[in-house]
This record gives sequence, C-alpha cells and structure tokens, in this order.
Amino acid sequence: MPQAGPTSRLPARKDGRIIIHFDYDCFYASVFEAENPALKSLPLAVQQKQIIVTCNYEARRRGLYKLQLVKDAKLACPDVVIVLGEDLTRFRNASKALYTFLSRFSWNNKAERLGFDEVWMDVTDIVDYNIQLVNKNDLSHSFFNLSKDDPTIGFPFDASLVAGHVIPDTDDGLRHTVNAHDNLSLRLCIGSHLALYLRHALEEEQGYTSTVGISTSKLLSKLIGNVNKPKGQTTLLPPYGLKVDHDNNNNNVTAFLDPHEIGKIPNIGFKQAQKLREFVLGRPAKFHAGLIYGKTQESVTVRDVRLHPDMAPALLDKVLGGPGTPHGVGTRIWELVNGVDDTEVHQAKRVPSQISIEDSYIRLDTFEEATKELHMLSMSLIKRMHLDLLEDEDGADQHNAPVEQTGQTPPRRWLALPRTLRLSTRPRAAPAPDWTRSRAFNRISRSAPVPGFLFNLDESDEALADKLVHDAWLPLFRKIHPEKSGWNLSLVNVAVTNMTDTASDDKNASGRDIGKMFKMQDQILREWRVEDVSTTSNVAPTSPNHLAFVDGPHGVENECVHESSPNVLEGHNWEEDEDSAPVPGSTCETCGLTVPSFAMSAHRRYHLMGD
Ligand code: DCP
Ligand code: MG
Repeated sequence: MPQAGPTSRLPARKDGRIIIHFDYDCFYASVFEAENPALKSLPLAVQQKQIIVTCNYEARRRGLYKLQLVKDAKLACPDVVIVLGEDLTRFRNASKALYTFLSRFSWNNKAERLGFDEVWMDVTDIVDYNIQLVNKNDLSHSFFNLSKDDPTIGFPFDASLVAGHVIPDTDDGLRHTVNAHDNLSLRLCIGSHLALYLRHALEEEQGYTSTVGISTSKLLSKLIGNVNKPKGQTTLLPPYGLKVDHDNNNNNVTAFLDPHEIGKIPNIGFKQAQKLREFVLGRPAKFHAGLIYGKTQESVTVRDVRLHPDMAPALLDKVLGGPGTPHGVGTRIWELVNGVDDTEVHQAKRVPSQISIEDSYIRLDTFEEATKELHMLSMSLIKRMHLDLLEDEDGADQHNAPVEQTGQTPPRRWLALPRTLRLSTRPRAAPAPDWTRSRAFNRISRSAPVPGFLFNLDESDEALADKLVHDAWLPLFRKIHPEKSGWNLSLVNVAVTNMTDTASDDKNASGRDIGKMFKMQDQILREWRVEDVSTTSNVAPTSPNHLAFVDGPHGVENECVHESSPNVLEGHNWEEDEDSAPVPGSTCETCGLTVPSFAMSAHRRYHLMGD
C-alpha cells in the first residue's frame, strides 16, 4: 500500500467554525411548483435549448434525469410536463427571496450564495452562544435561542441527539447520541438542530425543500450534504483528526473524503482533475467529449492522490503547475484532499459585483439581427439593473417592494452605480476545409463608461434600451466587428460592471441625492477613462491601449480553451456567484477590470499614464 510522506507536512485543520450548507432540491422545477402547486404531483421537467436542465422527483422516479436530451425524456416519460426555463428571472428572484429569508436568521451576516440554489451559513456565533445555555447534565431539555435580545424566540430541542443523518452511520440506525464533554460533538449537534429548524422553516414558509450538510468548513458541509438527497440533512461527526491516519480509525474526515472521485471535490477544476488522474494512472486519463463534455471515464479517488508516494504540496505544484498557475496551487489542493478548507463564508453583498445578460445563437450574422438582439438584451439588462440596484426611499429593495395600489412608483434610489459597460461576443470559428467546426471559442470584449442617461428613472425601459443600443452597444460592436458581414456569432453578452456602492456612503450623500450621485460618477469616470479597451483572445497586448483579456470558462463548451487560465479554482470555483461570472485573470485594483496576468503590468502602466 502506498505510504504518505512524513506527518510534519500534513496540514492542520481548524475546526473552530460550524457551517451549514443548503442545496435546494430540484431548484428550477421547485420554482415552477411554488408558482403552481398542482405541478407537484406531475412529472415536471425544465427545458433549456434541447436539454432538460432539471426535473422534479416524480419525473426522476420515472427515469428522467438532469441534462437529458428533451427527445429522450419524452420517450422515457411521454406524459412529462415540460416548462421552458430559459428566462432566468423567476429563478433569480426566487433565489434572492430564499437567500433573504435564510439571512434573516444569521447574526454575523455570514451567509453566502453559490449560484442560484446553494447557500452557506457560518453559524459559529449562534452555536457558541447556545452551547453556554445548555445544561450539560440535562441535554435533552434544551432551548435553542434564535435571538440574543429576546430569550423567548427559539425552540425546544434535545441536545443529546444529533438531528437528521450522521456520517459515519450509526450501526443500529438510531439517532446519534452526543458526548456532552466533547466540545466539537456538541457544537455540531447544536448546528444540526438549527439546520433542521431552518430546513423546516424554508419548507413551511417558503415552500422549498432542501438538502443540508453540517460540518466545520465550506468544503465539508457541501460534500456531506450530498449524502442524503433530497429533503435530508447530514452531519459529519467527530473525530475529525488533525493528522492522516492510514486506517482512518480516528479521522472521519479522511474516511469520508477518501472514496470521492477526485473531480467531485469542489474547487478542483476539470483540467486539474485530469492532470491528477494522469499523474496517478501514469497515462492520459480518458474522458467523454460528448454532450456532457468533460465527464471522466476513470476513477481516481482522493485517497489515490492523498496517499500517492511522496505526495506533498511541492509535488502537486509540479503536477499542476505551468504557465499562469497561481502561487500556492499545490498547497491548496493538498489541503483539499486532506479535508482542510479555511475559506470564509463571505458576508452578504447588498449588490452584485456585475450584472451580465447573454444569449447564445445558432446563427447571428447580420447587423440588423445583431441590433435587434442587442435591444432585447438591453431590455433585460435594464430590468435587472432596476431590480438589483434600486431600492425604495423607505429602504425596501425592489424584490420585496409591495405592489403599488395607486399605480404610482414610489421614489427610488440607486444602491450602486455601475461604472463600466462591457460588450462581449463569441464568434464562431470558421469551418475547417472538411466543414467541421472547432469546439474552441473565445470571447471578444470591449468596454466603455456607462452613459449617465441609463440612470434616468423617468424614461421608459424601451426608450432607454433604444438609446443604449445606438449610443453605446453599436459603437462597441463596430469596434469588435468592423466588417459589415463575414462574422457569425454564437453568443452576445452585455454587462454593467465596476459597481460603486452608493448606499454604503453617508445616508445624506449620494445614495439619496441623484444630482450628487451623477457628480460622483463623473469624478469616478474622470479617473477611469478607457475608451478603447479592445480584447482579443490569447493575443499579448501590443500597446497599453490595446489590452487582451479573455472571458470564461463559461459553460462546458469553453472549458477546453483556457489552457493558460490562471484561475486555480476553475470549474466549481465557489468564489463566484451568478452575478459575477468567472473570468480568469487578475482584477485591477484601480478600475476593477479583469485582465489576464500577462497583461496586468501593461494595464497598470496605462493607469499611470493618466488621461
Ligand atoms: N442548472 C442548469 N444547468 C446545469 C446545471 C444546473 O441550468 N448544467 C440549473 C437547474 C437546477 C439548478 O441549476 O435546478 C441547480 O442545479 P443542481 O445541480 O443543484 O440541480 P437541482 O437543484 O435541480 O437538483 P438537486 O435536487 O439534485 O440539487
Ligand atoms: Mg439543487
């Protein structure tokens, strides 16, 4: 059996936190069911393009599955009810409402969303408060305090038994009894009761069931939750162990993680997993190149990697390193395979860091069509900006705003002002002589300052979109595609980025005063004028005014392109949310633009040159 290196090299795990991970069951399908409860008893599938992106459990019971082709789903279950899920608005709104609901229970505001349907909560403070209140000689009759200010708010619970499932499983199938003198055990148990309460509250008050994991890190809470899906919760029991134990006698963390296929570990990206498989197998690892691109055909486990001879951060650096690999990748992966993840649950952001709307096309090759599409995308962008960036003067944001009975819109203010517009397109590669097309596409982007009129709330969305297309998008579009024809776009993305949070300023300042806000925007833009930022993929900049940066990876299609992606946490990178699409590269401290590492020094010089 392979032996691990000396234990002195093993990372220490800090188990000071209690973290709960929520994953809403069949999220998109549940959103439709919440709108129309009659759908609950029917097999329901959500379609995007030709694919079933998700389906409810009735459909799954009848053999349907996620990412199945629509035609196969109809064959398997002819009476399946199919709803269209390409417009993400309803999912986004439901996701935000659920997130807001959960965040209200947080004391430290550490509640972080991943995509639409996952949330982490760091509940360490609530657990630590409650552990002081339980009577260790009578754990069964405990009361959980949900508020520090009002001791009557909460619920009775039995702190001697963990709520829900546990790993390792109890042999007799009975609930796990807590050792009152093992601090971690009791803290996890208290966390499990909070999780149960929140899960029930989500179901009863919001109509959504969820799958939940409870542990001491984002990594472990997310993975342990998967064990009992759907409508389940699982707690990873101690001992967590700080050192690798080959027999896993004393370490439930490694015992749990070890059998996982290496690509199933969040934050180990597709390419990294391939390199690790290749290293362990001593030959290239096979993978599927079909519809669900990148699915492995091999099984290399965490244990195979962790216990490989001489395994250590330095070796992982060698295996995974290469141009553009960030510093510390070996250590980070080494920690992950040992179940160590000290990344913080981020505090809730009031506003997204960018808003980006895109659509993909089978064929988009005329200027007229492109103008029409830009108009549609602009309408969505403006609606999203209003939803996400405005709040009523009384402080309610647009999601929770009551329907106006009078027909008059209440006075609204901007929570944040985006400073930059970005247009990206993804041209289709020209067909090869044999008429096959390359799978590799890169995005091309151009940016410009946001025109002031976009913040005018007196104009109709239609009029704003029209102006935006003619004054901003078309000039950028012509820069990207100066030729009248000869291009064919597979994707167009419009975005506003570089948010300035106006609401965090003094209450009487820009957040409330639109005049001051424009002045502030003007000041910001004076410092930051990039009129001619052009982006072409994989081309080093020739002058500071001509910068190259590449978007992605964006969807499976793109994953093979970014060979030099400097983003370690590619793939399931949980530092991103759906509002800040993953962009490999570093972020400029001055203007917030994402620029690939190789272009960063030129980009900094550009700022130093001034206007
Ligand atoms: N989704 C998507 N495209 C994908 C994967 C997912 O549009 N390639 C959408 C549909 C899902 C939602 O994201 O409803 C969340 O993805 P999950 O993988 O968590 O799937 P579900 O929540 O639907 O199901 P589960 O109960 O397995 O969590
Ligand atoms: Mg889900």
